[in-house]
Amino acid sequence: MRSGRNTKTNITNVHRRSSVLLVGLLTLIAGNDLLSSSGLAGEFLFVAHDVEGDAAAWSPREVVIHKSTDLDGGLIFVLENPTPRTHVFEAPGLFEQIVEGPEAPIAKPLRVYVAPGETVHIRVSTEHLNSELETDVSGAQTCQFFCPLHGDEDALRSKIRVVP
Ligand SMILES: [Cu+2]
Repeated sequence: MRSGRNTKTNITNVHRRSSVLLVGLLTLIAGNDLLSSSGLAGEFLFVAHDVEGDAAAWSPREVVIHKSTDLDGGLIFVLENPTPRTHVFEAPGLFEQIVEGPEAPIAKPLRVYVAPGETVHIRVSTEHLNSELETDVSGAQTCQFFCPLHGDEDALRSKIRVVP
């Protein structure tokens, strides 16, 4: 009687173990797909943090994107919000590239909501990067990013420099 129950338990365990393996395998495949679809896209991580006085800012405060090396295969921004409040990543002059099914990608001004504890991956339009931002004498372009919900004054704005 007792040994019979044990056998049953063992079978259940084996099933459970193979389900875990299967899920792990699927995750691995999905992860690889994600990697290959983004190719060797330049990836930049931004993290929201709360600032004294109910304000918020995104770090790093300054990011340099090198056109010659960072844009092959696209440009990905990873937006992380470890704070307890929702923050927005807004970068006037930059555009998010949205691909829906087989239709041609559309671009919309970069303004993304990131809920507490969430991480959002977005693809930034490199075409718009070239055409929408003004270029200074050195060939560099600059744009700012901030959270419009929690203050947009200069001190809270971070900067992206796009250099040749
Ligand atoms: Cu905010």
